Amino acid sequence: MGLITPLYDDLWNEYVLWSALVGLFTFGWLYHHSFYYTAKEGESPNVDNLQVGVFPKEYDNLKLELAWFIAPLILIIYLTYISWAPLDNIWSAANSEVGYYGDECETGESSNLMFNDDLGLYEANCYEVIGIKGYQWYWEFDCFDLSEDLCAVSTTTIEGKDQPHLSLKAGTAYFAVMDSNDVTHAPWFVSLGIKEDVLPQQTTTQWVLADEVENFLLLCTEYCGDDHAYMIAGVSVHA
Ligand SMILES: [Cu+2]
Repeated sequence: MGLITPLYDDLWNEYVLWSALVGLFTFGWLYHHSFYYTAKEGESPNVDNLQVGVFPKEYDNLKLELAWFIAPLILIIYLTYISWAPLDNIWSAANSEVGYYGDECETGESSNLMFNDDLGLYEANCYEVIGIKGYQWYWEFDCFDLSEDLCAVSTTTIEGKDQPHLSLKAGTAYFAVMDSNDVTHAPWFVSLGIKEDVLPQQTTTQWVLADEVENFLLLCTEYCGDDHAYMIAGVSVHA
């Protein structure tokens, strides 16, 4: 599940619902009007005597103009409001006051990643730091001084090719510190539903919440040249 908790599912459903309603209204309106205002058989195609470059002031409707402005504004403010907690959760910086994952773990201290039902988000006592670097066209992982159990790097065969492999421990919050050797890449932890750009000479970060025992792929989701599609790594989360 990773960062994609029930809170995000609710958010997704809400966005899909409003998109459908607005789409239905807009295209329904458009569809209706394009027939309603079509010139009838034998009728002049310009019954309103519209002139090019002249706005038909007599049709101005302030109430409609205001409604057209205020209704979408209210919807946008509402959608921004409900997105706030999930975005704050994804973008929270390490060691920040709003941090959900505590400080960096001391040696031997357990991250203890847990799902908080009330918040609908994950929380942890502390987090472990890992490194990710993008190259044309492969990934390099760095476990720094973490124990083998918490983080291990090896190689694995994916579609007949040797590719890097990252092993993580379930129940641990990881903070990935990332950059690129050359161009922009973006590691996508497919099963966790998270991705973030990596850039040359600039550090970016992302939370990697290893909550379940599972194996999945890490793909590049920022087009980076010829072998972009083969910039694959294996990730496994063990108990
Ligand atoms: Cu790439």
